[in-house]
Amino acid sequence: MFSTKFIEKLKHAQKVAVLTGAGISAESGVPTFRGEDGLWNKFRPEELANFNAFQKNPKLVWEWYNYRRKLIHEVKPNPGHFALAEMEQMFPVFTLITQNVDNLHRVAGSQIIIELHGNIMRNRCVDCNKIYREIDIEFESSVPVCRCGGLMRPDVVWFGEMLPEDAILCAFQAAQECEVFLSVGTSALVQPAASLPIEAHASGAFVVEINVERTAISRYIDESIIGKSGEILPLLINKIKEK
Ligand code: BV8
Ligand code: ZN
Repeated sequence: MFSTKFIEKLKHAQKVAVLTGAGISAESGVPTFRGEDGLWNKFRPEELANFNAFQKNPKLVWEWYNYRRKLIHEVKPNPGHFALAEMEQMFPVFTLITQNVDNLHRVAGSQIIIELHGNIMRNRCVDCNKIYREIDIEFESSVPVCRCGGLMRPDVVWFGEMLPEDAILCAFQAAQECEVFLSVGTSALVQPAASLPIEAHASGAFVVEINVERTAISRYIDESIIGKSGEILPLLINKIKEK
């Protein structure tokens, strides 16, 4: 399953970076965005994950995020999340970069996580930018309101919005400096996150994708391992530990 070259690179790597997408949470029961049971199938991104949609119909957008939040409260991290939390302790420099907003890497024990697209458990006031944890807001009406009177929104990055500056800078730096880059469970369609594996490859890293199918970047990287991340990542850890 794993090439000798990949395992050798990983065994000797000082700096490893990993990009995850919705696929790593699929085995926890969180629908992906573009799969057959994808979240986007019921709604289209343009309708929901953008600020105009929120301004036009904050109630609908909140209904969708509350539906996703409730779902996320009911699921647990899977062996793929736990494997990445363990990998963090196996390399001198390990950078976990996620597009996911589901908080499952944190629940699984990963300490350092670059959240490119925010976190669905956090809320932000559109007027004063005050951050509220999920438990700090009540939904008297269907749209929570800040103490300043401004509407609150989920603290996630919507389409057309800039990613947090520090997050994207750190992510690109990790991609440029790592010796091995793993792209796990992402269709590699959403920019600028999808450029990270390409950037890593251009900077000389050995880039490996773990996905149940080939993706938009498969032909540009070193290796595509077809399989479920919840099964592959624990096997990868065992392989690295083998003397
Ligand atoms: C920005 C948070 C610019 C919200 C999300 C035309 C060309 C290129 C780019 C653009 C374009 N038009 C617009 C853009 C920019 C746009 C973009 O990339 N659009 C794409 C769709 C074309 N990007 C943006 O708007 C970004 N901002 O560019 O700002 C700018 C510049 C100047 C000034 C102002 C602005 C912001 C993007 C962030 C959007 N927010 N999420 C929320 O979650 O509600 S994106 C959303 O997609 C999620 O974060 C998700 O993580 C992300 C990526 O999707 P994936 O994670 O890959 O999930 P997906 O379902 O697609 O794939 C799952 C994969 O897992 C599949 O491959 C499947 O095979 C695999 N899988 C399934 N099961 C398993 C598995 N793999 C392993 N094991 C399994 N068990
Ligand atoms: Zn406010």
